[in-house]
Amino acid sequence: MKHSFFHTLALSTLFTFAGTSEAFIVNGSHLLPRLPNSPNYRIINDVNVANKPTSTALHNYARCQWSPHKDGASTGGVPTAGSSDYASAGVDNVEYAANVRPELKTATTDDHTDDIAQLSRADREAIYLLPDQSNLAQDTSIPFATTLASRGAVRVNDGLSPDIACRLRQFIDDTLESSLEEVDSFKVPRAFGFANVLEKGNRWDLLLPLFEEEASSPSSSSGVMLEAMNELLGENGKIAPILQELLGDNAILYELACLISDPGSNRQEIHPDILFDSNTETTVPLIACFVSLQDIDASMGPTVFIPGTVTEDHHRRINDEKLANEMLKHIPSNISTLGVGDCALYNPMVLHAGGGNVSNRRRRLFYFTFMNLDFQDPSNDSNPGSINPILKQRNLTLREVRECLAGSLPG
Ligand SMILES: O=C(O)CCC(=O)C(=O)O
Repeated sequence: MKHSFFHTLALSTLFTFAGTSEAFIVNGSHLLPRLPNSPNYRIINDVNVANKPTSTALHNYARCQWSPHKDGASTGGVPTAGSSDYASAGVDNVEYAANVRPELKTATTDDHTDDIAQLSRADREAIYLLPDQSNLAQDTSIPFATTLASRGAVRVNDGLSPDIACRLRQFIDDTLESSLEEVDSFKVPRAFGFANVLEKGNRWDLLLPLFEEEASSPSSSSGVMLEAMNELLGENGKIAPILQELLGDNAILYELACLISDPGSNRQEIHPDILFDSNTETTVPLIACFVSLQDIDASMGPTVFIPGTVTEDHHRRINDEKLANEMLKHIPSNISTLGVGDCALYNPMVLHAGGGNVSNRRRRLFYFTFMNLDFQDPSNDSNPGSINPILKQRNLTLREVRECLAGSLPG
């Protein structure tokens, strides 16, 4: 969702020189895999478990899910987060505490001051946030739209059925494979396959087709995308009424993608997706809806949201590490440990971050973002929004998307 300077270069170069320029794009996550700390690794896949020798696996690294692995043999050798094996597999205790053991916070900060100084800014942020962290919980006593407008984030359970979530998960895993292959082999410009996510190691922001025409290969079926969108935004969808109330039916589809973070992905620094805009103090400019495609527990690096931070002051502080750390020590945050099909909706101006995945499971957040028609499109070359450029050109409104969904239903 957030993009870097490199993306500006990549995008402009791609659009200018098409195929020849692609060799230039070396900042893609799959080209620069980040190896976990552990001595041996093994490919883990939700469906198949394949053992491959480390020396031959670099190219496959980005395509597969890896986990710290002690004995190089069976699934039984995979230490899980929280087990004593986990620490001995080379995962630093402080990082581990920051990710999955909030109760260790006091001991960690008192006993490991030097270690903390060695951490990345993102891991330091996590430690400061820990004391007040709780799960993002659904609260049905207050209308979802009210919570979203006042706090900047809200949880809605069971937005997507487990069956569609499972099929979408498979579609997304297949699309990741094919998009990596197409981009690697220069068949498709990177900007049509991926957005430029923060903390790229083992993490992708995969652009998704809504209709067949945006799918790069004719064989890739996006039918399940329409079914999923229909469950969320169609007649009985739980998400549509919230968007309609806060953004109106003319809201524009601004993003459609899936955030994928594999084992070994690092925590992101806390950030907003778009800059604070004082014109939006009384209105919500955009709403992003994350839909969990599997259960997400604390070890998988759930999103951290810091409610109530859609203000100029919070944005000013997060841009200065000293001010930010002081702020983070005193502000409650929520981690978005979601069940399969559960949704986290947020105002992209609220401060948040993806966590580090210290589990042995892939985390996938399917998402779409709609933008209030009256709000000036915040996309620019360095942050173009995570949407396939062909789909973006269609400028579809929420109403039109819902009409398309109704028309696409069988019978
Ligand atoms: O992975 C997540 O949970 C959030 C990711 C995110 O905020 C981003 O990539 O901008």
